[in-house]
Amino acid sequence: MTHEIVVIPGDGIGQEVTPAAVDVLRALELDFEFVEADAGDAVAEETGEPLPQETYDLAAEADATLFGAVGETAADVILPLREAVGSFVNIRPAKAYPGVDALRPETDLVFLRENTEGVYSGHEDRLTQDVSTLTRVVTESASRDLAEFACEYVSGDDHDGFTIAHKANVMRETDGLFRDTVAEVATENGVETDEVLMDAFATHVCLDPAQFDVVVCPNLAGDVLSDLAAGLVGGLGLLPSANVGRDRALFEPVHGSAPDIAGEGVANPAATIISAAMLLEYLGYDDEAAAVETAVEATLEEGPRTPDLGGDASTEDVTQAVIDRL
Ligand code: GGG
Repeated sequence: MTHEIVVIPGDGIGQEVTPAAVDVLRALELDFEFVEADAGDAVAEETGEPLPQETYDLAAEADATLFGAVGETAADVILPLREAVGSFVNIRPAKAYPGVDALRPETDLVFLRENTEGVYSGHEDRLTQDVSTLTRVVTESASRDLAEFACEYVSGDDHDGFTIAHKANVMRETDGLFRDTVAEVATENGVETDEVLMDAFATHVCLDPAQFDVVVCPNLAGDVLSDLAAGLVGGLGLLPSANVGRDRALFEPVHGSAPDIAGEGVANPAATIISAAMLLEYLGYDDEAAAVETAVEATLEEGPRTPDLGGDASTEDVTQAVIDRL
């Protein structure tokens, strides 16, 4: 059966790391049909439309989507694309790799980030010259969807429950509802949880990341805390992610468009290639997913490496090294 994979490189280094990941997928010679689509700042400049309807429709219909990066138009591109695939959870693993200079080499975490609401609700207003507002939306249903996924996630592997990161001591209604719902679903499913205030988590994870395993958190917290964890493992070039829905999913590196290095051909493709490995696993190609991950790990350990990891290799060199190891 042919799988249709929609590929949306987007902006900046997305134009470099996404083709790299597609080259790795092509090297596996699976029955994939790649369909390229546009989105992002450059398309917005050309057409006035950051996310063409055709791109949205393609993602909404595809077996899986591989996304690169977006710059200033993030709210108009990645949030609707997550909606297009019906994603309610963003899975963001953050782990240190052998051979990579990491602040905390013992880090091995997975963030399960709520993916539809919170402060990313889009309800923002400019009331006066002086005052702007944002409505933070938290629903029991979205918190429940996330929690049910988290329960299934920790039961499928060697995890001892999960940690709920929140700020319910200040955002009593919204994070109170989030925390209580997630904890309730965990109890219903016989899953152990502990909880931590998200600001305290930021300190604890820097001092002793090994005390955490799976962390369930609201939308913005998941975005910020996973970037923080990237700093512990060697940088944003290493963090993949999966936006999972009931029938579809979209895979993307956690990093953005990195305009400072875009066009130089030196962006680290590892995060996008590991995102492609997550795509393979999602489609049921477990052996191929493991092979890609092993090839990336060996490349990170033995080189070549891009400048963000202290090397002088290009995106193409690293991609070819991964393909050669496959
Ligand atoms: N590939 C990730 C990307 O382009 N990220 C830009 C960004 O701002 N993302 C916000 C988010 O992940 O919610």
